[in-house]
Amino acid sequence: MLFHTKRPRHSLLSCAAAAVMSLAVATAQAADWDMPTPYGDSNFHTVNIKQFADEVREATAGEVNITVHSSGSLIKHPEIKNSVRRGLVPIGELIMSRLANEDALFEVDSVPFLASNYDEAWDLWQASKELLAERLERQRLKLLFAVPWPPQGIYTRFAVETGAELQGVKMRAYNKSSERLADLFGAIPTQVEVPDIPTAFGTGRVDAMITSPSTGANTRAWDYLSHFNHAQLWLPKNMVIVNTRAFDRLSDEARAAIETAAAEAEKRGWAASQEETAAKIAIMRDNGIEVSEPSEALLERLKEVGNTMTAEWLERAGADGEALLKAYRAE
Ligand code: PCA
Repeated sequence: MLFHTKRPRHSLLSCAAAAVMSLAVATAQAADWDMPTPYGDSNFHTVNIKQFADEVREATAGEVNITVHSSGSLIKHPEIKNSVRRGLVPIGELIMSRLANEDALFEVDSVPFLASNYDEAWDLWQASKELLAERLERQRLKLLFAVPWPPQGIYTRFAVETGAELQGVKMRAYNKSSERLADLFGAIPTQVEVPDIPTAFGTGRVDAMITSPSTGANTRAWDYLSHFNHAQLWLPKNMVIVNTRAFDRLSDEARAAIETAAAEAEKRGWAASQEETAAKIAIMRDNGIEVSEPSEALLERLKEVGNTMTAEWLERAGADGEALLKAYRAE
C-alpha cells in the first residue's frame, strides 16, 4: 500500500532530480578561466593570447570564458607553472626555458646558435614538441601551443666590439642560458622580470641586458640604454599550458574548439614574431638606439661561448637531449 502510493512520487522526483542534474552538468561545464602571463598588454604574445581567448569564447558560445591577466598581475612568473599544475588557475603562459631547473630539455630553445633563425627554430620546435608535451603530461599539464620571441641580442650603454667590454657589467637575465652567457663573458647576471626592467635600470641594479628587439622596444630601452647588438643568439619560446583536469571537465566540443584556436594562435604567433623583429628594430633606431650586427671578433667569441654552452646542455640533457638533437638535425 505504502509502496504503491510512493511509486508515482518516486518517479516524479527522479524526473525532477534528473532535470536538476542536467542543469548542474551544464553549469559545471561553463568555465570562467583566469589566465596569467608575465608579459605586458602591448606585447605581441599577449595580443595573441587575448585573440586566442576571444576565439575560444566565440567558438564555445561562452562555455569557456578566458580572462588574460598580464604583467604578472595575478600570478608572478616563477609561480605560473605550479599554479596551473595545482589548479589554482586552469591555464597560463610562461617562457618554456623557465623550467630548465626541472629538466634541461625545456631550455633547448635557448642554447646559443643551436637555432638562431625562424626556420631553424621551427624545426627545433617540431623535433622537441612531443618530448616536451610528454614531460608536461606527467604533471597533468597539457601543452597547447608555443610561440618564439624574436632573436635575442645584447643591449648596452657602449659599443660591444669584442665582448671583452662586458667584463664586470651588471647584466639583466631572464633564464638559465642568459645567466650563463653573462657568466662566460665575465658579466654579473641578475634575474629581472620584464615588468621590472625599467626600475632595475633606473635604480642601477643592472646596466645591460639580453633580450629581443620586442622587449627592448616594449620597455623603452632608449630611456636607459644606447646600443643594441642584433646577435641573434636564440629564439626562446613562450608556451600556453592547461591543467588537464580542468580541460577534461569540458565538453568534447569545447575541447575541440580550444585545440583549433590553439593551432591558429600558434600559426599567428610565429608570423607576428617574425614581423615584430624588423618593426621593433626600426622603432629602436627611430628612438636613437644604435643598432649593429656582431663584429667578426664578437661573433667568434659568441660562437666559443655557444659551443661551451651546447656541451654543458648536452651533459645535463643526457640521452634524451642527444636524441632530440639528432631528430632536429634530421629535420
Ligand atoms: N623577452 C622576454 C623573454 C625573451 C624576450 O625577448 C624577456 O626579456 O624576459
